[in-house]
Amino acid sequence: QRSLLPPLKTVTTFTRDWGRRRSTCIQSFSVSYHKFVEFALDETRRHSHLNSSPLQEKFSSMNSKDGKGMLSMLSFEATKIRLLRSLIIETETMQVFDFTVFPEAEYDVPIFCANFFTSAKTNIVVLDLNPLHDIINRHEYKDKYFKSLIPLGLKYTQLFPWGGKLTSESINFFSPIVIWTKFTSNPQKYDILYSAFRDYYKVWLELICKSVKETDKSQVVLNLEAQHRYLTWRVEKDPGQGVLKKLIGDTLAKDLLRKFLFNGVDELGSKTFYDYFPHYCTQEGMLNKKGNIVGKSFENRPWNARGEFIGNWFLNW
Ligand code: BLA
Repeated sequence: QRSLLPPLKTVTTFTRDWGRRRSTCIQSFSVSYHKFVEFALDETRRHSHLNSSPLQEKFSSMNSKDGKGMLSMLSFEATKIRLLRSLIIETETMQVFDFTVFPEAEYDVPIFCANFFTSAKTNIVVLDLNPLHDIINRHEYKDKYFKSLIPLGLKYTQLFPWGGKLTSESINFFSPIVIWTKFTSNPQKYDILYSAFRDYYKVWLELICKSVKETDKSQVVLNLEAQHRYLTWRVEKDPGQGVLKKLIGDTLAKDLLRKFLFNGVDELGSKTFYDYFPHYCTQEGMLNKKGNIVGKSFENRPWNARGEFIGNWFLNW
């Protein structure tokens, strides 16, 4: 039986062998996301010193309830970076990579977000520099971070077609260069995804390196609130919640979500999900537990090749 945590060298061999293996064993799919996180850590270390996060002690690795799956967590802090954290889940039937980097509130740099779900049949991918502020109406913010990145986005969004309808509110958190895609498992696609991940991470590092500390207190407060709003959204609506609960049980899943993946949701602000997303509150004052309330929208990419928003929905920040 193959190890759940193969060393990097073996991973490469697995990936290269994939085509051959597929013909003999349909269930077998081999992508390992460990090299993704290794790349990101090495690249970050070229710019900054990474300190292990206090979260590392509690969140390092965990087996799934059935003993057949493994969750591997890493977390760090660095200058300008409040939290860099990674979760890799490996079971017999799926691989998940959830990698996010949260800047300190003194910087309005986007949040780096890689969210990949792989099963034998399908892949669900979100790769983006999630803007902190409204890029649809605030042109100066959009231009500051995304104007120069539109060609990079175009390169990859042509290779990865739009993944179809998604929870409508998510668009508020995505940038014009977001890669939102689904594809059937295929080694070439993983190579392109790895290349996209490296390119997106390198440009994100450049942005954070160049960013200048905000001194205007009111702006820092706005950045903080935007970070908190983001965490509040993801902790409540992360589509991976169901899978996590199945793997490790309700209590541990909740702990992992609030204390690790979306750490800061209980500390960075006191507003609730209803405060940020009042349209989710039903008449009875209960949180609507369905996946979304506005519905699923955006069958097609709502940005044109110039990175202009062409969606037909009025977004409410
Ligand atoms: C599906 N994950 C999705 C979808 C999106 C995201 C857009 C499509 C379904 C939908 O929108 O309803 C990801 N959404 C995001 C991200 C943001 C956002 C990154 O708003 C950021 C702002 N995903 C995980 C983990 C697992 C996981 C840890 O992060 C599993 C343990 C799985 N994601 C997962 C699965 C689906 C999914 C299984 C399909 C679920 C479905 O279609 O209902």
